[in-house]
Amino acid sequence: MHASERSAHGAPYNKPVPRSLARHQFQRPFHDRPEKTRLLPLLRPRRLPSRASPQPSQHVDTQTRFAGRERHRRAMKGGGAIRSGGGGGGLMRTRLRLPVVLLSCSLFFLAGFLGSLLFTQDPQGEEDPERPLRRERVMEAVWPEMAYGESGDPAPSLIPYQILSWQPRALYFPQFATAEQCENVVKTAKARLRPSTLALRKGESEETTKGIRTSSGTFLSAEEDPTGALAEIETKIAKATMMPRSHGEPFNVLRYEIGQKYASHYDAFDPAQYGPQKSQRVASFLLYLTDVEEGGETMFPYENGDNMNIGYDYEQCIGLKVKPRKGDGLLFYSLMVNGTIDPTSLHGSCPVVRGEKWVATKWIRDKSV
Ligand SMILES: O=C(O)CCC(=O)C(=O)O
Repeated sequence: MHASERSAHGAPYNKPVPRSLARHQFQRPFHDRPEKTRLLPLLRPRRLPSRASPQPSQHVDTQTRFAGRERHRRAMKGGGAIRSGGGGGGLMRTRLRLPVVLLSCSLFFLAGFLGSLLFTQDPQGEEDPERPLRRERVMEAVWPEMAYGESGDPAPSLIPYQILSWQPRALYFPQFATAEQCENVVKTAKARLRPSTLALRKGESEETTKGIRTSSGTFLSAEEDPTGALAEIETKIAKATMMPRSHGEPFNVLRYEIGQKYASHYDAFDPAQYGPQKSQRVASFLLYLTDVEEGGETMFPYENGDNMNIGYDYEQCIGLKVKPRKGDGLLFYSLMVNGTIDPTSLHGSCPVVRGEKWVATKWIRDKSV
């Protein structure tokens, strides 16, 4: 058959309209049909005509089916049959509805996903390249309530920390204290500074240990601080370490000026060197009260067991170095879990190169002080 003999929707000219198509003219409107029948065309569009009415003769049915297939073939070739109007066009539209819906959903999903990526970028990280803030999703978490004991807290606390090392066990607490708290401690301690001293081993004297610790400092208990800052900091240290406030020595507030340092040493006292001890230092919490322009890092020369066999002179600034930043805390354990002194807890303060370093050390003991 020549192409010009066909109508726009592909049915041959001069042929009687197939009865199955004509029948559609007299069927009830779509919305009047029972619900089950209304759903069927969506699910099984091709079988509906033969189910909805008595079977016509074999000849007509074959013709209808042939015409349907022909329309389908033309539609697939871009023959323009995907339009409302004839029964064949309706079927095609129905068959294309699902892929179109799926495609639209995928596009919406993709757009939403890309949008959410854009909006969840953390602008904080770009504000200060020196000190990027990493905000965890946990900050937004909502926690369920939990029954708590007499001495417990009514709600969870957020004290962020980073493990700096397992040998020694060292943790860093960013922004542990506020700038105001730090400034108050410095103000309180400033008037009381004296040259720092050392606990002496058998056979040592002030003269023989000169130069090991060149900072100035003072001991300050929380009760001696009229601003209340030390009491707040002490409470937070107790929370972070789960070691009671009563186990802490008074704060040792230190000031290092340019060139001043503390050679590497242990905070725990080895009875073989220092004689019998009533109690032992378990851990040290350092709160940095100022930024330091250059130098003044707290160093751990033996971190991870490094440098233990190089004949280390206790002066060199090597190993893990923690840069002092105002308000940040550093906790490390002097004792291993079994109670013996951790050899990797050796530490000291590198000399300050530029600026001034202020730090408050709290030594925490295994017994109440
Ligand atoms: O100042 C420092 O960074 C270290 C202080 C220290 O080692 C100490 O107080 O025992």
